[in-house]
Amino acid sequence: MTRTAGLPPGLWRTLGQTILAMLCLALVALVVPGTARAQSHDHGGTATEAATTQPATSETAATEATSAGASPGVSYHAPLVFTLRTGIAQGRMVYIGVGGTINGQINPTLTVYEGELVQVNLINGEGAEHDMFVDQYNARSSLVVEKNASSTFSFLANKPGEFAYFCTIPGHRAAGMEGLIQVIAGSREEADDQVADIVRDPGDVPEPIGQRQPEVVKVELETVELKGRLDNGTSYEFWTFNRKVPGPLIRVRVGDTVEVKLKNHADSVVMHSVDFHAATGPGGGAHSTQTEPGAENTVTFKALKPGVYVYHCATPSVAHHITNGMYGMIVVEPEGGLPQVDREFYVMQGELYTVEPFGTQGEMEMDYDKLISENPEYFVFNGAVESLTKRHPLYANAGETVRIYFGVGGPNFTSSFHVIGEIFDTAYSFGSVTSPPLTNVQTITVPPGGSTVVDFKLDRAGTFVLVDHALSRAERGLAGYLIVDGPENDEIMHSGTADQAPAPAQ
Ligand SMILES: [Cu+2]
Repeated sequence: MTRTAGLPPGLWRTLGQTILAMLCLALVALVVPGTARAQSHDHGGTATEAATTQPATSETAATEATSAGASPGVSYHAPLVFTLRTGIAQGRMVYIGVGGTINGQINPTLTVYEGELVQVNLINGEGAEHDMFVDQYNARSSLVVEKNASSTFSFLANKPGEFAYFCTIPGHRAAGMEGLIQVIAGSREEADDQVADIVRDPGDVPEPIGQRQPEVVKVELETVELKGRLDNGTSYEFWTFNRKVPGPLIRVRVGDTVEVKLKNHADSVVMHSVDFHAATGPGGGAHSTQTEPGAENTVTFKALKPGVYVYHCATPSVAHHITNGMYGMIVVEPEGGLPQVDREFYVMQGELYTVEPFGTQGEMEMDYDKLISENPEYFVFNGAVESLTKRHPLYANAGETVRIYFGVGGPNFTSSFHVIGEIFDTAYSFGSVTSPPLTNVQTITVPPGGSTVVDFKLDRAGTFVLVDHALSRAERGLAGYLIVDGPENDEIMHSGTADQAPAPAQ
């Protein structure tokens, strides 16, 4: 029941082999996040958006960079591409951003990180003769002399700071054709590291209660608004319980008295609260806990009914607070607890509604229209893309029994929870642990504000993939790995015909 701290020996080998095998399968290609992300760059958003945000892989860009003075030994395989069109706006000659985060901006600031290869596409939008020059980098486009003519140039952003770009045709800079290139010191990866990891480790599960008398259990929740990593190079202003998504898994037994102190961090911008589905009473506690920034409130409830229940912020607009990450679960154990298993995990699903299309780099902004029309950009397990694949996978060993407490924060989308390559031996539908569990279930439906508990024995090793079987959502960030160590080729499944013996364990 303890958390897995390290990586068991042989696991990387197992993972490597498994992933190789998985890549052969078209279905699995859908849910390997790397694949999904690469595809999203290819056809997420408009053609122009793709043109400006997709890392160019052409050798020409690299060659130009070399000619522009890139120092040898510098790695530059993913140039950052910006497209600018010349034009007239507000009575001035200007550059206008095309696609991506600069779309439509006049003389947009081009933000890059130190060491990145920058490629600029310049398009003549109105017919006068123009060029573009970054003098500190001695990087210059060719002249674009007639309407729709274009030119491309590249340079390595190896000097941090803010540098002007402008048109060198006499009078054009003064007439308005000038903007900034901002080169941020340090690599994009380092910048990413400064963004909080808001992912709740799925192994972050309290010990079972087991046998004890009912008592008073004190719970402290702090609501914290913080900039967190949503994806590689992509951040979002999350609203959280205790700085992670989902909030902590709380564990009590039936008959316990739960005293919840809700503190709203002083740096918060808005009020927060908490509604426990495990509670019986006004707003599930939300009436007592509407809390201003810097303040705190306490609510106490009796855990009358066993089950696995969602809690969430219930401050209007509630859907906004939930999409931002304000949900978690509480396990109310029946007397004596649930059947023992070797490992327990905690996973919740949610969706995010950003102004920017899925896959965009930079800081994402919540889109209220998309939220209320239920048109999300991201689907995530435990708060972020790659949360349970690259960052915090679930680890176990062959032969063990595992349990997943799975819930949906939402706010809006029902999950068809499935683990590729496994069958749930038992599934407590809707988080009801007092009803007999279903047996041998492939996929289980979990509504927003609902949960399930699935138990299964790991009969063999492999990487099993957690998905919502509405698999389009895997293309928007939704996937997790359960990595099971041990021999892979066995009687249960092996490559080749039935009369062939499985390859010996390696
Ligand atoms: Cu809130």
